[in-house]
Amino acid sequence: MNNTTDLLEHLANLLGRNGVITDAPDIEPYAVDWRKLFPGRPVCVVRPSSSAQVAQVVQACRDAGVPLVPQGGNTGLAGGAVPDVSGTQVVLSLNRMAAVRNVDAVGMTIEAEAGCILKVAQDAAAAAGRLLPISLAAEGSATIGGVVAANAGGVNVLRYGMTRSLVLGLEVVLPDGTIANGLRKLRKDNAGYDWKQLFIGSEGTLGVVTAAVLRLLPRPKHSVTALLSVTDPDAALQLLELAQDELGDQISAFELISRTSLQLVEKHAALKPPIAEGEWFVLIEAASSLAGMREAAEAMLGSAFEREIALDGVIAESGAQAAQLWALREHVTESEAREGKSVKHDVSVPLTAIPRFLVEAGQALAAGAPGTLVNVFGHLGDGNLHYNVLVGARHDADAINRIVHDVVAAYGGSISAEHGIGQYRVGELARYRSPVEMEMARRIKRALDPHGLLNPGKVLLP
Ligand code: 2HG
Ligand code: ZN
Repeated sequence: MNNTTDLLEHLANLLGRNGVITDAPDIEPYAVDWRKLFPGRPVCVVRPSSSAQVAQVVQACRDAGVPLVPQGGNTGLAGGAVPDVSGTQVVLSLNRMAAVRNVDAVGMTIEAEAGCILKVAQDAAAAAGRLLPISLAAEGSATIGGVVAANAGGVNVLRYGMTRSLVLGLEVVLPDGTIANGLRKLRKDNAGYDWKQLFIGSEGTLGVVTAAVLRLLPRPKHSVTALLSVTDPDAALQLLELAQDELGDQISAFELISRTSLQLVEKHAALKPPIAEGEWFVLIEAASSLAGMREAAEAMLGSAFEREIALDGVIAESGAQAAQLWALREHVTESEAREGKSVKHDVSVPLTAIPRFLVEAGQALAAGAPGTLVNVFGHLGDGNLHYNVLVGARHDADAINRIVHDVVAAYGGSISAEHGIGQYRVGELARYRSPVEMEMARRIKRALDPHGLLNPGKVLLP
């Protein structure tokens, strides 16, 4: 108790009274994830305003032997950014470090602090005529530090890659409180180990990301958005092949949405697709610096109807209509949450295996967890599906995970394509990754965080 009082006093001296939150109602938003699935009980929340302060906080907690949980926008889906219920962990919020430090239109880079909201960074890039191509439903609250720490995916991955492929430089506070400044803006840097890769996607278990330099791209001037309905996932894959032939490298999103997903969106968000019903829907976006996108999309739709791949389809006539089509996709998660309890799976399997995976997982669930309803949607172009099982109170989440993940494993897939492991999938990772890979991960963790004080219980079992 004394130790805690001393630590709180010390932290308040470092950060000022505003930098340390201890009152229960003020702590609440930091203590639990937005879905309220992982409620925690931190000692306090600290809000440093510079990398130097982050380093001081980490040192103070290390000296006191107190674990730290780094937190960005707290939009994650795997409980990776919230503390446990022990009442012993300190939440380290980066939300006071929110500056875009610079945008370089010629070098095509942006440097931003960890707490900078993704949307703010996107807008700063856009103001300079450039594109920051990380696009996700939570972009209005997710932060650059969180996006990097989670190696976020989103809807543009098939064209631009995961966050990892856009990170040029990082600043990280290590678990011993030292600052590693690698905020370089270089596209080519092969000088020794590329250590920043360790921190991207490590979910705050190896270091605290305090700032990042991200690569920007030319901003496409022309884009086209289309929604099509198809009978089954096989047809959706045929459509992907067709889109690759007709639109080639201009495809920036290729999203699959099931009828169940759209029924949930209609029920909870009052939005309806403007095309005839199909079992499955595909939302396609293509973008280019050159004109002719619409014509290319029309040609693609024409072939899709001619070859009877698509049942119906529409091309957005305006930016507003494109936004309406995207709204259908973007409201799925929220509508699912309103419907009730779900067991989420964020899986990837090789693209051509997707139709078989869906059939087999569906059969396995019908046999092992009757009465559940599957809400499938996701980034088909990347082989990444959100396979979310809506459950009643009597269903056992662990059993449902086992059913779905066993089928994923049988197809050589991943149990986390983009959301990460957090605390939610920590047991699943240990189960599905090989002993060699798990031991390698533990050695890296021990080397950087020998006392296990950074985000304990996330990614790896303690
Ligand atoms: C998305 O693609 C997000 O919209 C959330 O990754 C997925 O709610 C989900 O399961
Ligand atoms: Zn997703």
